[in-house]
Amino acid sequence: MSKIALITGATSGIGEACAHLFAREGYNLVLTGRREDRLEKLAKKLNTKFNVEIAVSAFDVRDRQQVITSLEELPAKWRKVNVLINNAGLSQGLDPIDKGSYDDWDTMIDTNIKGLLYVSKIVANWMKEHKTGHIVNLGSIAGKEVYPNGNVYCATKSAVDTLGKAMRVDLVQHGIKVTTIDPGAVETEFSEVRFKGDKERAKKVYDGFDPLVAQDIAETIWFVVSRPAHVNINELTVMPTAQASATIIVRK
Ligand code: NDP
Ligand code: 8X3
Repeated sequence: MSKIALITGATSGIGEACAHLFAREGYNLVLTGRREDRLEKLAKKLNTKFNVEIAVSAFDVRDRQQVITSLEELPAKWRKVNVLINNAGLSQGLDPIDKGSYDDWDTMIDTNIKGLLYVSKIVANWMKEHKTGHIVNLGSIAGKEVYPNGNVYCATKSAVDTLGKAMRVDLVQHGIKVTTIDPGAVETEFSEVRFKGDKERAKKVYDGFDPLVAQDIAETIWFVVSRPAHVNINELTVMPTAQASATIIVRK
């Protein structure tokens, strides 16, 4: 029987690239995100191209009850999740701590930390039933270093790193692997979301150097997931060649 990967935030960027790559490798997929139209379109495309089974489950990871209901109502066969990619996440705003928006803070904390926890609890319990599984969390270089005005986003990604360590400690007895991937700059919809639709400002983030693309991170995740059963990669930091740290990027 084919393996199953559940990907959060599959409507764009890294999550969407993972959906393509895992489908290519023969995985059946549970695709989640808020934009159901995008999920349906992607599911159709991948089903046609790779002949894999796909379940679409649209929900907002911030809404605990919606997460529980949406996942628990999936038909039983989809509970045999082998790989959970906790990818849904975002940054909102880039302001100093004294000027930050309460709403932006709530959105980042609720999505990047609480949303990840809601999904993980349910899927970890499914994985426990078949005593195997792999949880891959999307952290960030922002969780390892604090950059000016990054404050709350950096804190949420720091929390993702900590929760990854905690999951490893708590879930090792159930045969569940846990990996945190910490990318540097990846050109996706991320900056457009951070700057609330300001495409010009978003584009400038990637000016003058070759950023990572979503496929680079999907391939890294595939590498991690495809190691032999007795091998786990705890953490991986992946950067564009031109980026040495959160703040040092060499631009032409
Ligand atoms: P994108 O903006 O392209 O994708 C983000 C995904 O998260 C979308 O599919 C979006 O789906 C989903 N998402 C956001 N909020 C919610 C929510 N409340 N409920 C459900 N899904 C949600 O960005 P990336 O692909 O770049 O980001 C993916 C992950 O990688 C994030 O966790 C990000 O923090 C992390 N990351 C990104 C880096 C970068 O430079 N791009 C670097 C390091 C880490 P929808 O809007 O349809 O709900
Ligand atoms: C996204 C990378 O440096 O913009 O997590 O925070 S950064």
